[in-house]
Amino acid sequence: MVHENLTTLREHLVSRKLALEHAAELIDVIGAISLASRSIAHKVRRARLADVLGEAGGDNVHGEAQQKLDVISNEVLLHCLRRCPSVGICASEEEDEAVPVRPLSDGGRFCVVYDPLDGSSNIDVAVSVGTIFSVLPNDDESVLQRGERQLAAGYVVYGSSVLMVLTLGEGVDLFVLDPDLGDFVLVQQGLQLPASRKIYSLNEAYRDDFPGGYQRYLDDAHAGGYSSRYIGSMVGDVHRTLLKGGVFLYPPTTQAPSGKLRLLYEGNPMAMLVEQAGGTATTGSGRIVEVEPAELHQRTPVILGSREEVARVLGHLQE
Ligand code: AHM
Ligand code: MG
Repeated sequence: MVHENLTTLREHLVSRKLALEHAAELIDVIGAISLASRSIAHKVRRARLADVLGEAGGDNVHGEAQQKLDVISNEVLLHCLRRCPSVGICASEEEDEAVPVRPLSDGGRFCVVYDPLDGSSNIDVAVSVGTIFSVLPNDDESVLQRGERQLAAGYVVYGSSVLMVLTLGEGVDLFVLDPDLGDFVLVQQGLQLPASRKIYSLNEAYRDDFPGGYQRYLDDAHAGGYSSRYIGSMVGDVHRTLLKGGVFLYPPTTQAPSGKLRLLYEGNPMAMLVEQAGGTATTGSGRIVEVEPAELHQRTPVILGSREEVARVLGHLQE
């Protein structure tokens, strides 16, 4: 029997006849990210065998110990994106500064911003990790743009299966890597978040350091028969939230008044996906994608997920 879903990522994007300027070039950029992520998936799976688990010996710009696989994943992405003729600038969690690739005048019309291996502290224990990416226009030769300007956003989960969730601003589609074909195959189109679900996902160990509104929301949830789910890998937690509903939060804490997650390559791409799937993504005081970034590695509080659940959190924040 012919597999019903035998449509590759590229075939699907081409068949969508995207109403976007330079759609073909954008599809090439997604193709480069797809190639890089298939290579990263292979390396993640073999990490223990190839002895590339553990710290690389340096810190990134955030002062966090870089894992060997953070460094390798970053190199793979940069290698694949550099060869893509329409990429103008790359920027990564693992690079201090944005990396110029080619000027706009040479066709570099896109900026690609990414977290090459999110949740990498989970690799040693074989828990889901992922790549998060965002594609922006390169009109002003700067990646410091509001998330509203994103042309595409997505993530790849390296978990029990490898999958890509992608939006080009016209809904959210889900692809799974078929290990036999070596390609991402479409499995679901037009993903929609459930409007509500009694699941919250946050690092509750920091509870006493959260602003009062978050603590009141948690009290409310405890009294209301909620489930708690937290992997500690944003890709894993957001993916579950997209499919099953509920709310994912990374609030401000006393030590980190803007939270931990980064606006450009964690907050914005996830926010675009969630909004495209009918959910809400806010900092607590406005849409994440409306924040004007001042620096590449800027942090933002994140509350995202089912519309009604995010509204419930916001209700407590505004009390
Ligand atoms: P990373 O990009 O250095 O991996 O950090 C981001 C990760 C997210 O995947 C996750 O949501 C968060 O850090 C977990 O942080 P914490 O351990 O404070 O709960
Ligand atoms: Mg990250």
